[in-house]
Amino acid sequence: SELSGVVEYRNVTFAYPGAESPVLSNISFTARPGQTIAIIGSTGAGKTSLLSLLPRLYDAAEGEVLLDGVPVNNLDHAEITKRVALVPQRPYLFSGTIEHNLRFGKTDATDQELWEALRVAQGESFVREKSKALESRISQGGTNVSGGQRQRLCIARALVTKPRVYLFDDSFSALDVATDARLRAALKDTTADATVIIVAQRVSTITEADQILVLDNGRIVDRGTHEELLETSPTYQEIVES
Ligand code: DUT
Ligand code: MG
Repeated sequence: SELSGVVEYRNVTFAYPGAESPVLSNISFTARPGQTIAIIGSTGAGKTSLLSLLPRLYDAAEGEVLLDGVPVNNLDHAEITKRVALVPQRPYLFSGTIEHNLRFGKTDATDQELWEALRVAQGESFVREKSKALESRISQGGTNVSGGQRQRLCIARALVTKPRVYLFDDSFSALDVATDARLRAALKDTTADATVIIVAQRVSTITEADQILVLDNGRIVDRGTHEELLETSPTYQEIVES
């Protein structure tokens, strides 16, 4: 059956193991296929923590995170990663070739699929410019690629798995504004039927989102489109002006 990729957080409260107070309180939202939901908020607001609950890097103690109506706590890692790709805030590369790094989540991807993912992620030209292209080696820790190249390779890695749900954690911050814009335009086509949840620092990255959640101190304090929030949300206005 076709997996649709509906994400729902229902009254989710979460504290890190051993911590006294929660970093997320009473989080509720739904993200549907075809939608882009953006999460914005100051550093430490809980954006990364929020994303981490869907792929079960942590489990919420209260409330539920549902994937296509099923609590993720009832799904195993393989079932979740088949549908959900997380591009982490600190993208990591393995020592090995670019090809190994791109095939990590889907070992049977064709070369054509790898190049298509690189094209969308704006990584095609720098990989082509390397003398060994896909067979070029990434050194330990990925120190022989720049921060922006690393981000683009990790975005391409997520694209290769063709997930139903994309989680981008501040994935565009190391890119210059022009590359960011090109990448998001290409992503828009490729992810048109998918569910996209995107954490951003730059407001320009998310102005077109269907809904923006403004996170402050672990709570969703405001939600709406860019235009709506400009009128209704002092917290959002502060972020825009900062
Ligand atoms: N926190 C922990 N343990 C962790 C990770 C984070 O206690 O393993 C705390 C730090 C912070 C809160 O949780 O007070 C929220 O952190 P998170 O990383 O979710 O915040 P963010 O919104 O993603 O911040 P940034 O914009 O800096 O990425
Ligand atoms: Mg974060």
